[in-house]
Amino acid sequence: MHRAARRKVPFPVIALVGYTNAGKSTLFNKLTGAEVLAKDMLFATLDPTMRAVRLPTGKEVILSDTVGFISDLPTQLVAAFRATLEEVLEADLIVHVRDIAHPETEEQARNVRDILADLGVTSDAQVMELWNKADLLPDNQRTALFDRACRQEGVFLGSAITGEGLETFFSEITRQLDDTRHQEDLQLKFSEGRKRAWLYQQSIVLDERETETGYWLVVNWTDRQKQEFRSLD
Ligand SMILES: Nc1nc2c(ncn2[C@@H]2O[C@H](COP(=O)(O)OP(=O)(O)OP(=O)(O)O)[C@@H](O)[C@H]2O)c(=O)[nH]1
Ligand SMILES: [Mg+2]
Repeated sequence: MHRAARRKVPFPVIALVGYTNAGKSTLFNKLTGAEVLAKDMLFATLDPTMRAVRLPTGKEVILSDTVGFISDLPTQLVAAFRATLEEVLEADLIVHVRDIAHPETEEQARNVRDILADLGVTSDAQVMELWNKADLLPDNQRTALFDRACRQEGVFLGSAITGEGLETFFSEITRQLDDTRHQEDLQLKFSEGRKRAWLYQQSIVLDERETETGYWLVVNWTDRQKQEFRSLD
């Protein structure tokens, strides 16, 4: 029910993941506190950790705040987390929030990546890193980390408390979600005319051939469009 309801939603899902205390909920609250969208009514009762928000860029997304990871997570606990973290697997974009001021930040990050891999997040999933708590860094370290973040694709230095660095971060998220398209082959039966019409409506059909049983199509779409397509009956 939950999944089915969400799949109908026409905007992308961003899952915030990270080590405990990294600042996920702070970022979540900063974004959701400012404005509550009407679409929220749908989710509030289903899951309080999922909210429809409008990013500062104007992009509407569903933000999902997940439970923090800890090191040496027992296998049984990983299993228990699985249900909650299904949202992570279904997300269009995963944001790995890191406490970059923590002395063990690298270890924590490795831990989070391992757990994500355990959960089945494949290496082709879109993952961005927000190096959070930049405001706690001494100036020289902040500059060094800023330079490092700039050199790495999908990595941003910022602060969920002061808001510094977040503008760039959200612009990049928006660009990613809007732009990422990939090509795929599809087979449709003659009876699936509605689905075919939807593809044309979206202007994402690159090629089409009629087969004995239906249509063979090549589409170029975003993950969001793919998700929406799958929710069509
Ligand atoms: N100085 C500073 N503190 C921050 C920042 N972001 C979060 N915090 C603080 O870090 C602590 C943990 O923040 P949360 O947002 O609860 O962290 P979380 O990732 O949701 O933690 P879990 O839910 O346990 O996984 C709180 O005391 C926050 O106020 C930041 O950018 N700068
Ligand atoms: Mg939290």
